[in-house]
Formats: sequence, C-alpha cells, structure tokens
Amino acid sequence: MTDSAEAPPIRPKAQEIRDFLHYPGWLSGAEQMALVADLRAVVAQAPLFSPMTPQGRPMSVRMTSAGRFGWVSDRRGYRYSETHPAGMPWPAIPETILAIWRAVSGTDRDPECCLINFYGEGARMGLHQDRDEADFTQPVVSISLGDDGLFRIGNETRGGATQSLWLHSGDVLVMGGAARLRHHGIDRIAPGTSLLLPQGGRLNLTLRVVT
Ligand code: MD3
Ligand code: FE
Repeated sequence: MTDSAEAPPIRPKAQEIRDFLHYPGWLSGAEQMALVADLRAVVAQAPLFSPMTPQGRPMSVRMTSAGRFGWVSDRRGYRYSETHPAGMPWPAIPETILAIWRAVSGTDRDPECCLINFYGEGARMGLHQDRDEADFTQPVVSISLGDDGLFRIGNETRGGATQSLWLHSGDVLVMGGAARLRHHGIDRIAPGTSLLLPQGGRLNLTLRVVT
C-alpha cells in the first residue's frame, strides 16, 4: 500500500438547485476537524454571543465573526461592525477557510466577513434575505459542520413556494447569481447526527464580501 496521508481529497461535483450550487461532502473528515480547531481559536478571541433582535429578544442562534467585518445586532438594528460587541476587532479569517472560498466562490475578491453561527438543540433561523452587503454580484459561501440542518430556500419576494434541503457536516453551498437575494433560513437541526462536535450542535460559516 502507498501512503495515502498526502493524497488530496476527492471533491464532489456541484449539484445545482434553484440557482445555487451544493457541494455535498466537500470537506473530508480530517479537514472538518482542522476547521473546528481553527474555529476554537477564533471563538477564544471573539466569544459567541446571542444577538438581540430589534424586537429585543435574543436570537436562538449564537454568533461571532472573523475578518474585517462581523455581523452584530442590537436595539440599533442589524449591521456589519469592525468590532465585537465587547469592543475588540475580529480575529483574522483562518487560511483553511479562505482556501475553501478561493476554490468555490468564482470571484477574485476575498471575503471580508466570516460569520460563525452556532445552533444548539432547538435553535433556528427564520426566513430572511442577506442584503446588508454593498455588491450583490459577489456570492455568499456557506460551510456546514456538525449536526444536520434543514435549510429552506424561497424567493426574492416574501411568500411563494419554498424548497428544503438537509445540510450535512462538510457540505458547502455557493449562493450567487439569481440565488443571491432569495429568502432562506434554517427550520431546525437534527441533534445527535454528527460526532464532529463533542457537545453536539451545528456550526455554519457564511463568507461574504461586504464592501
Ligand atoms: C441564500 N445562515 O447567516 S447558510 C446567515 O445555516 C444564514 O446558518 C444560514 O442564512 C445558516 O445569513 C444559512 C446558507 C445561505 C447563506 C447565505 C445566503 C444561503 C443563502 C445568501 C443568499 C441566499
Ligand atoms: Fe442568511
């Protein structure tokens, strides 16, 4: 047998669903574990927090960010900020994460925000649009880690038919073109479906060009 430790992972082919690209199992198990180690270092510098909705209720998803900008929410509303709610700048986006963006995004620009969403049991994210970025020709790339999450995508306007898709640990999604302004959300996670995170739950990374 030859030593397979250096063999590059075999990447899945993209599946096109409603104008976005789904790469099921893009990341190998070893790559997922390396990403979790990098994310632990980010969270040690920039702890997860529960953003407040403008209605004054804490979101069920806990968040933090890496990169020049992070996403924050409080009574002033949702916005990108160059500082964590505790006042410090965000940590740099790990190279392992930048490499995924460069492989799948199809753009020359690098992401300026890596939003880290943590879903514990019962956490969800209602249907919304991502429209706080300056240039909608730039895609959003999403990376799923840990427990399965039920993703739902709708339309540019509210209402109408939606389509659901289970996202598994190691999956990558690229939302560009006509998919970029669609409503989307996470209905629920399936606790206990992955052993990647010892305490369970789901981590989702979304990479964005902000300016
Ligand atoms: C479709 N996060 O952080 S990622 C978000 O799994 C967000 O945490 C979800 O929606 C999560 O804003 C979904 C998939 C995703 C991300 C961005 C999109 C889908 C998108 C932007 C436009 C359209
Ligand atoms: Fe979103």
